[in-house]
Amino acid sequence: MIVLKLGGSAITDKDRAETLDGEALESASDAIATALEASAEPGNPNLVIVHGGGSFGHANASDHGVTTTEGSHDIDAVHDIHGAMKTLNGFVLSRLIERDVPAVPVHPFSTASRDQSGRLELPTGQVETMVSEGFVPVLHGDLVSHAERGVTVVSGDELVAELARALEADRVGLCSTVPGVLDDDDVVIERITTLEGVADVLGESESTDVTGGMAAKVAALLDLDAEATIFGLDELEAFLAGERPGTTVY
Ligand code: IP8
Repeated sequence: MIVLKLGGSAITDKDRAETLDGEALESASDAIATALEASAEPGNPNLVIVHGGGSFGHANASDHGVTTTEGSHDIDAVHDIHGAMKTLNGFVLSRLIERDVPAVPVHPFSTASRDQSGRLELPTGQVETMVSEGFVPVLHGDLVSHAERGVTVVSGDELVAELARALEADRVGLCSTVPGVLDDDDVVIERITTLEGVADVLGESESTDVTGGMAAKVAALLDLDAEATIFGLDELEAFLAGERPGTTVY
């Protein structure tokens, strides 16, 4: 079982509102389709995809003052933010389906929630059944209902962490715009075992990112039992073929 996150900045133009990076999304979809065709069991993909927001969702959330902890009860905010993420999800699904990847949508807003302490509750029974029936569920960063705060943002990274645990994933991959986590000299750090060792090189994201950039991603991955890999789009096919390009976080 592989849980794969397609980073929002890898598949959208992060600096232009609600704009897809069409070429990047096509190339990611090609890599996924090729890997599934080449796998030992093409009819049994054993793959769950989660995508982030990039230029969809983050600016909307920021405009409405909604983050993973700051909530809102404004119904327009809910539909604006969730709607942007559903639009992107539709684009991702259509590119995959065009390539015969049996992708199906799962909108976390309709299934997940947070309790008063902010703990995420993500039911995964439907995702498991989809996978065992040969589908590729495609989830996305989204809003979730949050006890006493209305709605808050759930990042794709949180979803990846929850799914990896619940589905006992063998491998977790984060496909990013960079070839891995880079040190001060822009060299890919091969392995990260603690946040302390790399906190100074994990800068904040330069574009609007309400869920915290690379530091939050690495923190979420360090929390997992499974080994996780951060790599660039060019390495997606290699990752899906079983290699460990980029940075391994464990
Ligand atoms: O890009 C963010 O998901 P992420 C989702 O995975 C929203 O952090 C609604 C901003």
